[in-house]
Amino acid sequence: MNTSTPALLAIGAAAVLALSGCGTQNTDQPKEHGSAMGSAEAGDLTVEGAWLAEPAQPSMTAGYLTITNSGDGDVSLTEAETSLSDRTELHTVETTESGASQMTPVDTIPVPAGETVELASGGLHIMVLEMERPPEVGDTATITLTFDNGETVEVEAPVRERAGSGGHRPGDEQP
Ligand SMILES: [Cu+2]
Repeated sequence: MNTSTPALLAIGAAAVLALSGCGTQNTDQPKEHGSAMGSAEAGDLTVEGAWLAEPAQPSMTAGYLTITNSGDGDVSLTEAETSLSDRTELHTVETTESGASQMTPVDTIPVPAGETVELASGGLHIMVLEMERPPEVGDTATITLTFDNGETVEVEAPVRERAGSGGHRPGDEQP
């Protein structure tokens, strides 16, 4: 009886190692923060569906979300910050005369009273620049939005693959 215990333990340890070895390469391993897209609200402003794209280049990526203004007054998004770097810009995508898609910085993103504005692949987005360490799919970062009415909304945004999450639109920009 006693002599069999070490052997069983050894088998058990090997099985655990094998399982955890698989888990590190498996996308369905448990995630601490979950992978649901982030939402938050402050005052009359609701932010939903926040996510960050898996970086196409190591130092930059883009964030997407929707902002709903249920109040009576127009507001504008004036600044976005993330926990990924110290430099963030608000961008849109314009089509040039030659038909090419081109990212252009914008000073503000207006969110008129009673309306919802979508920041989505191929259009308005939060441009994250000068990242020192690129985030990986499954990571979560904080996006902080500042509006001209003084409201600040902080939302947790998961990092997701571009394909399958926002890839239904043509003209995906290359950040
Ligand atoms: Cu951009």
